[in-house]
Amino acid sequence: MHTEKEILEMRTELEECQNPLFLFHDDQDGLCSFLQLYKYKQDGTGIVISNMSKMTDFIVRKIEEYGVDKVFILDIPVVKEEFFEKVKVPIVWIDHHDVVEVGKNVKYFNVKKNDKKAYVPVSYTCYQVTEGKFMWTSMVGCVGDAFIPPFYEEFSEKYPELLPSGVNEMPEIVINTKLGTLLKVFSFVLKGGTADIRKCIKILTRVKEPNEILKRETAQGKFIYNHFYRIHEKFQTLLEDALSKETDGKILVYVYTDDKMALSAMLANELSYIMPDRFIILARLKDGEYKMSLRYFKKIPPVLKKALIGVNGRGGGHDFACGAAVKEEDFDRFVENIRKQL
Ligand SMILES: [Mn+2]
Repeated sequence: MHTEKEILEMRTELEECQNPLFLFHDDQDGLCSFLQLYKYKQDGTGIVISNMSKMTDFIVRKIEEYGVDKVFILDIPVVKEEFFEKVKVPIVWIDHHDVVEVGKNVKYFNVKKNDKKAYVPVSYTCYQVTEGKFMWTSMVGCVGDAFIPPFYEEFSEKYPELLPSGVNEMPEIVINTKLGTLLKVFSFVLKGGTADIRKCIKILTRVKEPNEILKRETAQGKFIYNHFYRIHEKFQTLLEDALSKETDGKILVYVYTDDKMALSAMLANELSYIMPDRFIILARLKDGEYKMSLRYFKKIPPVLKKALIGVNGRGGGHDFACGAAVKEEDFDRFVENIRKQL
């Protein structure tokens, strides 16, 4: 957890700018971090980042175009040196992945600097920075990263229909509560066509209460719900297909092809809740490469590291949830390398 001093520093950074640009990871934690800081500041622009290293020139153009005076990087683990060289305004980077070296024009905040083992999503840090003003948004971001924040009881009191009291464990929240539905909404808002995603994010900055979405109480909420619903249908079809695949009791490999939608992470989560003892490999074939989400109840990084030996690919992530990508021709060998270790 960040110290009070660090939280104050971040808040001051947010207060002392006119027109911030928020670059955020394309998952619930990234999105909810952005939404909190944006709502608190009531100004600025957000850009969702799927591949930071390919977006440098685009971002540099936007900084000039919008007259941005400070850049906030939220929940993004790696930023290339080139980015820091090209961006001429101050940069504030808030992350919770492994600690990295940063250039001089960067203020870098990472909970792991104080405690290597700390696991605190950026959405929780932003909750502290914004004085807890957007509790439900923070809750979605935290739970999206499988973290039950310290304020969950308070949340449950305020929103008992979203999180009934006494429910405070991960798979159950996702499978059995309205908060779990909201979690999917926030994930699916980031899936689909680019124009739709942008529109949804913009609309989300104007949504004040979760029931606007869940009960379709406002036009904004209805729009978000409809987008969610379209993708959810597709998700359900893939999930049922994946569940029908043979498994040998240890591993579930599911491969699908889709140009537009990367649903692997959510699908992998859902499958790991349904089959908690399996090693889940969700793979999407794109541009000659299998992009994967891996889930397991034991630590994945050492298994992944071994499985990548002699394979053209890369991967990494958290203990029980990793991402990986390997060349098409090496996929079978990679899967075999994992199977051998289980
Ligand atoms: Mn995160």
